[in-house]
Amino acid sequence: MKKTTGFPVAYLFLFLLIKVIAFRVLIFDTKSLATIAFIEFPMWALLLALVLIGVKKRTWLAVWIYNFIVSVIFFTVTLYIRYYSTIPSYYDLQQATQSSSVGNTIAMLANPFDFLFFLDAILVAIFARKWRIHAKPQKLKYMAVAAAALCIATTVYALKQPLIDVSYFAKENGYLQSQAVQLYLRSNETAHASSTKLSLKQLEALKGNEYVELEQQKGFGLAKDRHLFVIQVESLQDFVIGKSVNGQEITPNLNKLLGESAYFSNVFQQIGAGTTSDAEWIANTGLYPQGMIPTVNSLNGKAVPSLPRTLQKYGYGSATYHADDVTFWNRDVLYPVLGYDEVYSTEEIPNIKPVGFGPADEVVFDFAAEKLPKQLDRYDRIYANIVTVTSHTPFIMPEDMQGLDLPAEYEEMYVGNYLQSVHYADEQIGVFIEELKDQGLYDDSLVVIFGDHSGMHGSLVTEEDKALLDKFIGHPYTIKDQFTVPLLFTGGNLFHGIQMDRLGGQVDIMPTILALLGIDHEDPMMGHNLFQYKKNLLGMRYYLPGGSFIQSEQLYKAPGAKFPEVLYDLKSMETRGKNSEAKKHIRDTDTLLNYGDLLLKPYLKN
Ligand code: GP9
Ligand code: MN
Repeated sequence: MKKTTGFPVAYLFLFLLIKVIAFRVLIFDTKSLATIAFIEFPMWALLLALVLIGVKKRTWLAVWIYNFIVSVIFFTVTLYIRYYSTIPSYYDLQQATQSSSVGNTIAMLANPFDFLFFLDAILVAIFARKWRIHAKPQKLKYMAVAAAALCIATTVYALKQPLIDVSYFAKENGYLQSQAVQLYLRSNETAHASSTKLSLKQLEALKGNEYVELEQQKGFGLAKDRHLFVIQVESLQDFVIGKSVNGQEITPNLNKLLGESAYFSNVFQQIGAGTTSDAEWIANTGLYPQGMIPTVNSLNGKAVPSLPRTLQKYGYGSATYHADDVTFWNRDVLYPVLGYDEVYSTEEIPNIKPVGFGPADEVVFDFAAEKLPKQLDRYDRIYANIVTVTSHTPFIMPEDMQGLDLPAEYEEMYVGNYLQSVHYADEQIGVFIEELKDQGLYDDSLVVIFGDHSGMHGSLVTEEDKALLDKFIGHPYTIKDQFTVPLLFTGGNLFHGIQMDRLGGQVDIMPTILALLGIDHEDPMMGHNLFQYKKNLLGMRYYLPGGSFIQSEQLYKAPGAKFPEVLYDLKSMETRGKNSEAKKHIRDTDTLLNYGDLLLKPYLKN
């Protein structure tokens, strides 16, 4: 077809401007025209101008490719923030395609209007067949120079701003600027935190405690010489513990175990972008995760002082079990870094009864139970780390695995599916505990059970689900309900139904385990022995805007992409005015997060 009519490039910039406005409104809920005109739009416009100036042949095709890439970015970021409530960085998006289940989740998140981001790509494709691009190169060059000046000024300004929360930063300084700053920080040595080392005394002082020597701490050596079983349960939240629907307990096995456990009911998830793998990292190192990046994506391969390694020194052999491909979340890198003696994934675990990622939990527990006698031959003591996966979003299981008879209102609901899947996980934990008893190991073991992170979050929880959750819990579902995961320490004749509601974090799991086993880790950890210390301070990133904290009396949500800062009373979750204690905790949290980064740094790629 002969192309005769000229097509003013101004329209191309207009399409782009509309798309950028839609993006900002959707992502940040902001219509600030000044930010769009001077910060956000110039970046995207400059790139378009460069395409128009630089590509002499097949200009339409180049423009179309650029438009399409921008559409894909805006579309993906929109879905990502809908699920994770935070802005993704270029490196977060690499994980999105790793698994079919994650793919399904993404498909469930899209709404038809999101596809409007691709409208201009369609229009450009149509015009491209009829018109020639009509542009005055000189004008374009002037425009590019003006846009470049704005881009340089806003990026330089952004580089001088503190990057505490990525979403808030992107809202204030522009999405592309925020990516540029992150890239710069990642490649710049000095960017990772301050170099402030904290002594054990200082660390406890920040949390509000007086340091006590390990040997003098409560619970020290209580489980000395016992085998260790750590069961990390996918998406298990605390609010299901002890609860019933229609006279049926959701977690009857865990509930029964409480009678012979020390149960910490106020423990918060601390994972970042690496979700399950971050929980594995935290529980086995006592360190903070990287936060905005899955920790496993940046590991440099250096051996980290870990739970398996410290236990090794005391004659323990360690094994980890997880029913997924070992390359997911780079576990093929993570596990050698943590130093497990044996690693079992879908390569070894029989592929029977698959649900979601791989074989159902019962297959994994059976497999682990079968391994135990051989390991007992080989090692004095064993540490088995079992990561369940069946209760993973979207929580859909075959009917014969759905053990609860739920009221009609829960049918086909996300909450209903969730309750069914944690009920299933609980059942399999119960079977495994019986197996330990049958093998005569239970009385000689310390068994630790905890949830990796919330299952009920993000836009898959509809208004109807939210109403069901409120009714189920007996009060409006809060971020505290969302972030609290159960943590149980049990084993034969160890505890007699202790329940503690002091604040804990996942970072406290490893120090508490080692204290119970009477073992000193020697290397610094961020957490502490929960039996000893009453007060706590946890720095948050990713699932709460960076700089947020949870402290024994207060929960502070720092300003983020869409919302202003909020301070809550931790017990009642009522909002409070920002008081002097909160201001002190904000400063201490900064110190804590920086110290966390410092401890992490030797194990990360530059
Ligand atoms: C699969 C599983 C993923 O390996 O660990 O869980 P997620 O990180 O999506 O919670
Ligand atoms: Mn998980």
